[in-house]
Parts: sequence; structure tokens; C-alpha cells
Amino acid sequence: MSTQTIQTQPFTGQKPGTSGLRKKVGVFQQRHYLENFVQAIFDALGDVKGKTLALGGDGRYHNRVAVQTILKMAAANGVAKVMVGKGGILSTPGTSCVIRKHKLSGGIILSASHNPGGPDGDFGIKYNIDNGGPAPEKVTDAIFAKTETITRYLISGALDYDIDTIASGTLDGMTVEVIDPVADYAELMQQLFDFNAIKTWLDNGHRIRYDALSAVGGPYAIEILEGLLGAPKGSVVNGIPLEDFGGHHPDPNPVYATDLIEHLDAADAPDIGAASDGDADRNMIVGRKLVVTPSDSLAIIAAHATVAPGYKSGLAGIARSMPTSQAADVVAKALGIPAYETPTGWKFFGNLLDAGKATVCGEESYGTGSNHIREKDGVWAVLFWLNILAATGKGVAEIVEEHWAKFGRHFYSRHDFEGIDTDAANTLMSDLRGKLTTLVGTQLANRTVQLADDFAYLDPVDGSLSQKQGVRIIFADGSRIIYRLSGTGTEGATLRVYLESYEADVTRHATPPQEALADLITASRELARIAELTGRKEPTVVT
Ligand code: VG1
Ligand code: CO
Repeated sequence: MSTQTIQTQPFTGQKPGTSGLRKKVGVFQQRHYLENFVQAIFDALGDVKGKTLALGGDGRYHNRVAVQTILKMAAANGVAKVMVGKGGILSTPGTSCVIRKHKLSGGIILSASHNPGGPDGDFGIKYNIDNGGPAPEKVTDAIFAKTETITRYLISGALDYDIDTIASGTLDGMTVEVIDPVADYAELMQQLFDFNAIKTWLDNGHRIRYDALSAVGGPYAIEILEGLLGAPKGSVVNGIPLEDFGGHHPDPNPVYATDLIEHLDAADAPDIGAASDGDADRNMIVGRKLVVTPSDSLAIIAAHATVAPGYKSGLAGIARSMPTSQAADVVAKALGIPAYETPTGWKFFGNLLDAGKATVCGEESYGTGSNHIREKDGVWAVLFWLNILAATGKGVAEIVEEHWAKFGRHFYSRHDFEGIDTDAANTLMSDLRGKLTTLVGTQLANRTVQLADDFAYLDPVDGSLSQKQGVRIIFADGSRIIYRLSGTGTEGATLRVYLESYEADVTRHATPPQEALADLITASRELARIAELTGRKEPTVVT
């Protein structure tokens, strides 16, 4: 054993946000920075001796260096075994799957997810617990507390381990198993979806274009879509994970995945377009000349769930994050099952899924998933849509329009004001909070305010309370304006404004969302004094 004890001092600001710790690569490259956080994870977990962990990341810049450091630290801390994805590659859903299938104690995922990568981009690290899901707040709080008092970390002096050969070996007494990152995940997908039906649909000439944005979804999509389902080669584009994502911003939305949108607008467009993010837990579904809003995608998947073999006996419940549109609630009501509303961040779904209260979950930020793992899952969502298309014989747009006709349309948009001054953002939020009590009963955007609060969530399973999760202005007609500050950004603050209104009248369903929401948009800016406080008249990103 060549365990070394290295003296260190705390870094400020190692507090995990919505999904792990995210900082600029340069911050992570500081001496001891990553090591401190990793040791804090091990210390917060108590005794890691004898445990088995999963380890991998989205392949972004610094991924390979970090994998080597963490392997050596795991060995020095007495971890019995680490299952690491070949090349240090494991998607977030892939890691969740490995943890659950092999009954591991947990896993470390290296990703800043939808944030840009490369030497000047972002890096990130998150810990998942034994159910395969993101560490809940009590664990992330404990990790943060350890980062504030850390004085030393343990690391093996061993040489770098070969992570590019699928094999088992040892590193300073710890077993290292280098695994195929895709195999366990692909096997699970075959249990959930009707691969024969999808294969026949593809054999009949239907086409998909899956843009992996040069991120970690590529190997999964290639193996499953082109390999197992027989989609023609080239159906998956940008399928090789690159350290800088080939310059792509790996966030699957119409603003960043423009090339995909252009292909789906073209005369010879494929039947369905899809994209996933850096760590492949997000997804975007695109039909011909139509982008499916993530909130609608959740509702549509829920409404059609029984077409997929893994969900043929129906759903126990549907959960959505608070800012996600209420489209899924309408489906839950029609199905006679409970609807749950949680704070933003997948970690809040874990208890509902573990307790069997919810089967499918979703977030407006292009995240959908189910109880098959404990993370949102990009490739899963695409396969679900393919299964729906194959089972119904309908097109994406037809399915969406029929859904609106049956349940009504929830017009929805998110306006992001990125990189604003942190103090200005905090003032804006505290001013809004100060106004809440006086708002109820007043008129805004020609509507009556019915409820104005700061969302608090009482977890029905473990009784934990999470407060200050976003300011909600809810109108008598069900429309909503929601404000919250991002917990994943790395520059200044990002204000997210979420806008939603309901329209039952089918003759008005074709209205462009920005037009349908225009009065709410204006009201949202005036109420929060966005231009005055942030100096920004317009958002930087509209989805
Ligand atoms: C954002 C999204 C949230 C999502 C989170 C992680 O968080 O709003 O819905 O769960 O990113 O997604 P925030 O705090 O910036 O609004 V991922 O795919 O970047 O891990
Ligand atoms: Co992600």
C-alpha cells in the first residue's frame, strides 16, 4: 500500500447546486480542489471501506484526469471495488443503471451536464446514492459541511490505471472493473420497450435523426438505435463524445440544437428528431416543423404509457417539478392517479419513485424519466416516443395535436436571463418575496392573482422540508408566472422566468406560444422590475 495523506485547506464555495458541484475547468484544476471535494464525499459517507462504487463521466475536458485521481483516492480510502466505464465514459442514466443492477453503494459522476465543456468550459462532479439517484439534500449538505472543515485527503501513490481496456484488475489493493458503459443500459431498455415494433417501424422506411451533440449520449444511441434496432448508419449524428463537445453547447433545446431543427424543417425531414445533453439525461423530441415542449412530452408519454411493455400495467402516479407545466396533472386526473409537484432537480423524485408513488417524472428543462432508474433519461425518452410512434402508426405532430385536442393545450415558455449580476438577482428575488402577501386578489395581465408564494415542498415520504424553491404567481384561470434562480450556472446568476397559460379551445391551439403568452411575459417583467434591476430588457435564451 502506498497511501499518502496530503495536508489541505478548505476551498470556499464547494456547495453542490441543483445537480452536483459545477465550476469552470480552471477552478477544478487548482491543486487539491477536486481532491478536497472527493474526500468530503468519502468522509460524509462515513465508512467507505469495503464498498463498491460506480465511476464515469460525460467525457468532457478533465474527465480522464479526474477519473485517475478518484480511483487513487478510492483505493486509499479503502473502497473495495470501483466499476468504471471504459475510457472514463458513463452517462448519468447509465451510471444510475449500473448502480441499481449491481447493487452498488453509490457512484461518482463527472459532468457539468448541459453546461459547455472544453478547457474554458465547465466541469462538474456529483454523487449518487445506492438507489441510483442523486444524493438527497441531507447528503449534499453533509458533503458541503465536510468541505468546510477538511484538513487532509488520502490518495494512493500508484501509477495511472488503464481505463481503456475492458477487464478487471487491482489498483493498490482495490479491485477496478472497467466495464462497457452501454451494455447494462441497453439490456434494460430492451426490457422496457417493444424493440420488435420499433424495428418493424424503422424497416418500413420511417426515419430518426438523433443528434448527440458530440456528448456522451452518442455511444448509447449508436448501439441501441443503429445496432439493436437497425436504424441506418448515420441516423445518429455527432455520436462521438468529444472533450469540448465539438464546440456544441450540449443543451438539447431549439436554441442550441439548431442543426437538428433545420433538418426537421426540411422538405425531406425524418419522422422524428431527437437530441440529448452532455451527460445524456436530457432529451428533446422534434417532429416535422414542430418541437415538442418537454412538459407536453411528459404528459404525452404518460397518456400513452401502456403501449410500452415495461409500463403495460399502467402508472402509479406522475411527478413533475414545480415550474413544469400542468399538462401532466390533467393526464393524471384523467387516469385517476396522483400527480406530485416537487422542487426543481431530479433528486426530489427519488423518494416518490422508491416508495412506488410515482412511475414517470419530468421537468420542463428537457428531462423525462421513470422508475426504471433514478435519473432523468434522454435515450429512454426517445425510445418511448419511438414506441408510441410504432404502436400508433401516427406522426409526432399528429400525436401532439390530438393530445391538445383531448386535454387542452398548456402554452409554455421559459425565459432565461443568464449571467446577470448576483446581487441584482438576489435583490430581485427578495423584492418579489416581499410583494407576495399584497398580490393576492390583484389584477395582473387581465387576470386575478389567486395565489402568490415561495414554493415549499414537504416530502411525503421522509417528511423533509425544502423551502424557497421558487416564487409562484398563480392566477384564477390556472395561468402561472414562476421565478427562480438557477442552481447550475457558473457565471454570475441566471434568472429563470417560467410562463404558462391554459387553452381549452382547439381553434386557438396553433397560436405561437410567445404570442399566446405575451401578456404574461409583459407582466412578469414589470412585476419583477427585470430591466430596472438587471439592466436586461430581453432574455438571453427563450425555450
Ligand atoms: C437546471 C434545470 C433543472 C435540472 C438541472 C440539472 O437547474 O432547471 O430542471 O434538473 O438543470 O439538469 P437550474 O437550477 O439551473 O434551473 V442537468 O441535465 O444540467 O444535470
Ligand atoms: Co444533464
